Amino acid sequence: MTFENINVEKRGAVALVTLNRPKALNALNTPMMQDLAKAVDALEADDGVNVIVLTGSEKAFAAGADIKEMRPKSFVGAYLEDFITRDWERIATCRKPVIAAVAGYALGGGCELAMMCDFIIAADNAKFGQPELTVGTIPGIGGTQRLTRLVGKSKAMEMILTGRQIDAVEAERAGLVARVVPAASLVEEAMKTAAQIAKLSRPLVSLAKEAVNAALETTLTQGVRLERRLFHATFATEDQKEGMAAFSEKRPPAFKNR
Ligand code: DAK
Repeated sequence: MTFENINVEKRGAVALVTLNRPKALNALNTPMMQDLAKAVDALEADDGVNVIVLTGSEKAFAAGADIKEMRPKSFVGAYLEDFITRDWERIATCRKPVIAAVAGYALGGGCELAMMCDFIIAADNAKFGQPELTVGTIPGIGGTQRLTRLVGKSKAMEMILTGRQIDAVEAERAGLVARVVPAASLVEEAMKTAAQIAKLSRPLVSLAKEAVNAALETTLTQGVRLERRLFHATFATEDQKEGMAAFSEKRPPAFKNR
């Protein structure tokens, strides 16, 4: 798969997608997000791929939506084209797990893109922020909603109203990132984590992902009910039989994604 603004590489059952507009610190523009959406379409349809890792460069995961692209937009133009909606949120609808491996700046749309992934592994040089107010707009790719759900109202409000950047340690403490690793081993660590998930049963991983995501969108009672039904559904799979047989027989499971 060849694209102008991203690189896609398959390593076993893990696909590594690298944002590649280094001169603009990976600022997200429409062509790049179209590339990303097409890549996700293809990787989701690819039976050989179980997990996706999304990364940027050591200096920037992404320094925001492209301010130069946005600058001339009018309200009517942005509204009529439904700016941001098409392609920009494709990562959030991917049914396979997506891990964000974030080094350097993850600002504005960059932070929002990382938050659309299932979890974030951060390099120790990562910086997260929502500086949109400082450039005359507000977060528009889900930042006010996802950041608030992840770190709570107080920290989200402070970050969004002041534009203050937080480092990887603070981001981990706040629950925005799952784990912090040395910048030099970021991609390796993310790929290792992805490979661990890729060995599991794909349908069961997707069911678990669906259940966790429901926690952010439903009441506790509805979420637990959905979880219970999905849990019941796992007993209809061959992989449940295999996983539990392997445990009893003291051998590693051989999941078949069935
Ligand atoms: N857009 C376009 N170009 C960018 C960019 C960005 N977000 N960030 C960096 N660049 C470009 C710079 O312009 C520069 O290009 P040249 O001028 O050399 O051509 C190049 O990348 C290197 O940047 P710097 O020279 O500034 O590098 P430094 O190391 O000095 O500084 C920095 C790095 C990340 C601190 C700085 O570049 C910076 O502050 N960047 C902007 C960060 C930012 O404000 N990001 C948030 C963008 S706003 C909405 C939809 C979307 C959004 C809002 C609403 N609606 C639908 C309503 C989202 C908005 C955003 O994400």
